[in-house]
Amino acid sequence: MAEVTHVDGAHDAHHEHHKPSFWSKYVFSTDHKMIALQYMFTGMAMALIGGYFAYVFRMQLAFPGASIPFFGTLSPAAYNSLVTNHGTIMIFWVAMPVLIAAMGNFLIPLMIGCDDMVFPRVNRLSYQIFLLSAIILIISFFVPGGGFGGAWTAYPPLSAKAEFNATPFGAPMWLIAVTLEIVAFLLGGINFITTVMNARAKGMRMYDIPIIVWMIVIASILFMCSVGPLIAGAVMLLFDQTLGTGFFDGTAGGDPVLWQHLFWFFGHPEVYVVLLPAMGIVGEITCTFARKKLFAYKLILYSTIGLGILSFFVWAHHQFISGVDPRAAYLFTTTTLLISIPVAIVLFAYIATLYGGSIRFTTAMLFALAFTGEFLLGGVTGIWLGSSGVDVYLHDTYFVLAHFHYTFVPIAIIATFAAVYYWYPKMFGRKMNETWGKIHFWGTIVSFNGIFIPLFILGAGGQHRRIYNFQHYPDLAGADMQDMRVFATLSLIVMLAFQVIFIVNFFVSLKRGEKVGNNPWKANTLEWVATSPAPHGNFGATMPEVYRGPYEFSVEGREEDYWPQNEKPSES
Ligand code: HEM
Ligand SMILES: [Cu+2]
Repeated sequence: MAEVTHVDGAHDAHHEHHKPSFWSKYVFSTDHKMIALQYMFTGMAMALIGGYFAYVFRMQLAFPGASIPFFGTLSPAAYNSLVTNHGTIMIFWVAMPVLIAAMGNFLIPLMIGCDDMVFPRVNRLSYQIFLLSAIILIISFFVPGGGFGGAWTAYPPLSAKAEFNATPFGAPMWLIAVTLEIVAFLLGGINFITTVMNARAKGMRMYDIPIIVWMIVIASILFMCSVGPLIAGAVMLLFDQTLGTGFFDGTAGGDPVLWQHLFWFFGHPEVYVVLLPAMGIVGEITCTFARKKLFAYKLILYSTIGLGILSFFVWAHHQFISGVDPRAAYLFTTTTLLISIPVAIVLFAYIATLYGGSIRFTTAMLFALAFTGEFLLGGVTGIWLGSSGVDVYLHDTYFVLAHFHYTFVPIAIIATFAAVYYWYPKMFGRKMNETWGKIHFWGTIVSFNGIFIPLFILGAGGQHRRIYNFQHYPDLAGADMQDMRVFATLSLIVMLAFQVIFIVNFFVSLKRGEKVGNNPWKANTLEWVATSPAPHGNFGATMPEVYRGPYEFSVEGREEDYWPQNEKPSES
């Protein structure tokens, strides 16, 4: 049983006597909420860069060779660099910081009812290393030779030698940036796991922990366990690039496929590292706005743990055409198909939660529902690709690309929006405008499908990934295929335009949004006990105590349809 590790009230007394300066409040803060916001704003800024890159290369694909508004003409080398850095940024500098770092930092102490992370200065260091990594990556776009263009998977031999990739500075800088980013998240993960294990509010038992907190903890453990081989691989690759070693060089006795194993042993669990917090977000929001208890909490929890373990045994499904033994391919097909079971259990538990609920279609809820629906499409197409026979045909086509964007966009974009609309009141004390929120929702979801459904079709038609200009390939140059490329690109422009609504709504609501009390959505978890926004130390003099699980909605015999975790039984 966890003990609250501080004397109630002492924390606040200690902090009352000085007014923090701008620097100590916003830049060098150790408060978990400020670090969360730093991660969130950095992630959102990086999303603008990653989205801009997508705009530029999609314009090239729709209108090959034309001058692109707000960019100019795009060279083949720059195309490669933009695709590579779009993928890298979206995963390492958008999904990771927003879903794990911002959500974990903001929610864990508030939801488990403690005053901060157990290692606040490690937490601050984590963000600073993260920021440094982002700066190094951005500088790498401007060095001689330009930014790395060897794809986010960085397969050697292309990535290993400057004579192949023609980015003598961009390639090692990319590698150093990714490695530092990983260090930042290892530091963050230590904090998350330790805090949840040691600093929970009095009375909070294992099964009283909100599902999102579990998901972030499991994600942090997955990250820690999977990243070691990648770091080892990254060091070897850096030596190949800069010292002339041959770890991945076949002619020097090395093995380029070794990198693929090291990369995907990390890369597949990495997908779950960002998926789990997103599923946690959706679980919380689904319960609150369906006014229903989470269906099968324990089953979800144990399925997630099972999913985490299984995720270490599927990596070679990315390597079916790299010459793996067909018998091994069969094994990896089996594990891949198996892993869809726990994912499906969680999603269907969410759907079951909706059943019979009195659903409130807030903007946050719409995004949560959209996540469940759209992610299913990503998951189902994953089953096809996981079958080695099918993948031999579809490998590295736009079918794969559409598949993983149907997982990553729901994760990094749709679930993130759900979270922002839902927890914004706790972050800033006001609500975002719901009408504009719903316009933003519909514009985003419709255009998202408009981008990627055509790409499924193009991929099934044989369109390969990472190609600068399809007009060079007679089989892919037809007008019907080109029309679909144009449609996808126009849909992207529509999608980007709708994000302006979000950005304006976000910033205008900071000043003009409807002011809210502590618990605007009438939810049960502890973050809604704190004032909105929560002060330094979170709960003031009296820390909350927990008497029940997080999802006691619509309990029979109660007047209210919710039952906060900290409400004393006698009060009811
Ligand atoms: C919603 C707007 C987005 C659009 C229109 C888009 C479009 C694309 C396209 C067309 C490519 C492939 C280009 C090529 O192979 O030549 C690509 C690659 C990629 N995208 Fe996205 N994307 C979007 C958002 C995201 C998000 C949110 C993520 C992840 C969180 C992501 C992750 C990736 C990755 C990992 C690659 C592979 C890069 C590589 O091949 O090295 N994208 N994207
Ligand atoms: Cu995988």
